[in-house]
Amino acid sequence: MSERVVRRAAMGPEPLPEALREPGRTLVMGVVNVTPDSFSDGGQWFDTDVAIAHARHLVAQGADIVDVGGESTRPGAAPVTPEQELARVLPVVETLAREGAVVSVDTVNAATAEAVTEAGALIVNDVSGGLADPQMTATVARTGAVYVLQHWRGTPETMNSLAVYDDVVAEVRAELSQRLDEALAAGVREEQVVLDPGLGFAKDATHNWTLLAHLDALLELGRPLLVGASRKRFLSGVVPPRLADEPLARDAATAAVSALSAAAGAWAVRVHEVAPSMDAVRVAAAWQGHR
Ligand code: PMM
Repeated sequence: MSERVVRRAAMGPEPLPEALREPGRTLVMGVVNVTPDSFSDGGQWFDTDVAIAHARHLVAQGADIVDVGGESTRPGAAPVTPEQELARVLPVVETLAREGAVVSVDTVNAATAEAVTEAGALIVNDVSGGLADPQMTATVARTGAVYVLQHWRGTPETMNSLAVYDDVVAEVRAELSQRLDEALAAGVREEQVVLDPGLGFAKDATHNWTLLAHLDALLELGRPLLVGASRKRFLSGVVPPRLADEPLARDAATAAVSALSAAAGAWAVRVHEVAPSMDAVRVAAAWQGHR
């Protein structure tokens, strides 16, 4: 274990801003993809009004955070310019922030991060962990937004060929630690950062399950953890075979992962279907409250 990991573990994590501290349970982040082609709900919420209505539905179900995305990270997805991405997400962010929702924006682009933060988003969710846009970390430092720094390798086009690890937990932890150092060097404050193992990003099913089973090793980095397993392909291995190709048939398995992630100490889970995961994280909190 590196010296810094030991030091962080000993100091304990620095807290997130008040609005994002856990209310005695793991938080639930609901997903609104304003894209025609995402992993699991591609196209469903592509219209601005439909996306806003869906986000309101997630908030009504209890979502603590709404994560708005305008660019699909699916391999082979059509590329989107930052301008197109911003045009998709900005009206949704403005409306939700005005209504008092805690808004996160799923973007790898610094220009988008800057604009949505001005429009009221509190969280920048960067699946590239600062690798896609060299301006991202300095922008996050300037805006003061909470920064979800996710592990990935390569790009959506190349990531499947980079899913090669001798020890996936040690390597993801080391690479997250390096990305965190880079973000801090760019001026991001440690208390702004949430880490995410990036399930499915340059990882196969075995890698994803191994990371989930070792969240404690990632928590040793001393930052809150976000877990995004929702409807991902690796869950098809635990649903009945006839439903293996149906992303929507993975919601019960997603909720089970939410419960186990919460029990393992995750700060938040990122999910498409909020209600079952809200129950799941409450189950975990009740269970742990009686130990
Ligand atoms: N997964 C997706 C998109 N954004 N963000 C974070 N922080 N963590 C994730 O695991 C993650 C993400 C891909 O899933 P989707 O296309 O179904 O939203």
